[in-house]
Amino acid sequence: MRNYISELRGLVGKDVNIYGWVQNSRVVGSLIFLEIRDVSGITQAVLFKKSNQELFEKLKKLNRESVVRINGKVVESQSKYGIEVQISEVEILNESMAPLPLGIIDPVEADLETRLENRFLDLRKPSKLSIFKIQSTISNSIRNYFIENGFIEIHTPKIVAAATEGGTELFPVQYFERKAFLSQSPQLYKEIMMSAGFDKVFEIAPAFRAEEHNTTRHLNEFTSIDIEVSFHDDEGVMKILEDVIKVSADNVRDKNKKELEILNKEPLNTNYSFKRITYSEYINMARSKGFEIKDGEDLSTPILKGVGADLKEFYFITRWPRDLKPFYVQPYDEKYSRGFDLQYGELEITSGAQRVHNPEVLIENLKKKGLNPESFSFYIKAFQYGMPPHAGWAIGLERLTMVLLDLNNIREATLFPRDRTRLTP
Ligand code: AMO
Repeated sequence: MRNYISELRGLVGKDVNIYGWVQNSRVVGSLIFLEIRDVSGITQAVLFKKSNQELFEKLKKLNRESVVRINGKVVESQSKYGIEVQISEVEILNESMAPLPLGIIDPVEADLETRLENRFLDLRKPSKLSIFKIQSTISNSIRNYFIENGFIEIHTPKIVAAATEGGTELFPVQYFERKAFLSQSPQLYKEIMMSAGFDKVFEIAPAFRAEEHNTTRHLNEFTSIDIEVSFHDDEGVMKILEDVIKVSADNVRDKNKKELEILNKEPLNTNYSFKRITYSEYINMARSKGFEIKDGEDLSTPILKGVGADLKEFYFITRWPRDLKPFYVQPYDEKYSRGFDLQYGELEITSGAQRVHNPEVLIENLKKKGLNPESFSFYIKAFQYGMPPHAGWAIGLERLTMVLLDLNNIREATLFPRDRTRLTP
């Protein structure tokens, strides 16, 4: 029988078996104290030399981060844990080598490169584990929201023939005698599912972007949370997005109290209605802050930083110029589109739009963007035989995690980041 460390407080006086890593040991006179860590927490185990001299000597020499099973009795103690395990038996399941390439309990943290190079050790730290326990809450609460609201989960191909978000950011792959790409987004397939009559779909899956820039916000592989919904417009799916963000923030607040405490973070308040700011209003805000920006120009990082500094909350930027949005975005009028972004401060969390559903408009848009409609024939076909009006969006899971936990680098929210220089581990 196995006991998790988090259960021990309720087991005072009982005999337990804990399994975990020895993160530290300390000899004080005729006592040895071991700090044992498992996925649920940390506790102290203690052995009196006179109770088992041979074991005492063995434990004294045991390297940090060795994996053990400890059998013993839980007693109240003066330690910071309030309890400790009085050791009767220790089974060394696997001894760790020494020295460690990365310290787990060092007060000063190693640089990010060293941490990522030794990620399995870095992730043993309760603070890093907490980030991913919280990320699990985020993705699962979003998944549950979709299931409760009648969405169908889909899995679309990740080896594809065509670009969706612009041709320069594609990773080529050799597909037998043909050239293919890693999928940048399930965009085309989730839209085809609307023509297939699936009504509301979602997918949580990797997306690949061959972006050259190595920033604190970009990965070359990220987790995209996508939806597509039939008979909805831009405002309809913005409402869903607002709900989804609030549900995930509420769940983190309610279910991850311990992890937030370990990370020393306050839960993010999302209890307000997310502003809708049009692109035109946004550039006026930028101009009033002294930025020079032409109508129709993309919002640069300095502008998003400048305006976003006053908007430390979630807000939408809507009605983007058509020229700045992909071919599948529905026009609003001659100049503007029904595309939107969800921002938190300067950071973009989501892009979405009501889509074009008329095949002629779609072909015209593809041509305007310099794309060859022939390459998209499998997609256009779905529009020619009864495509309903539809809208959707995609959230970057790592970016949402960054915002909910106020992390300063997207790599902190990624188990094994893929960036311009990193391909292992
Ligand atoms: P977009 O390209 O804006 O839109 O991507 C959607 C969201 O995915 C995240 N994201 C990234 N995260 C980390 N690193 C990257 N390199 C990266 N690129 C994007 C962001 C972004 O907001 N097909 C559309 C979505 C749609 O309209 O449904 C799309 O892919 O959080």
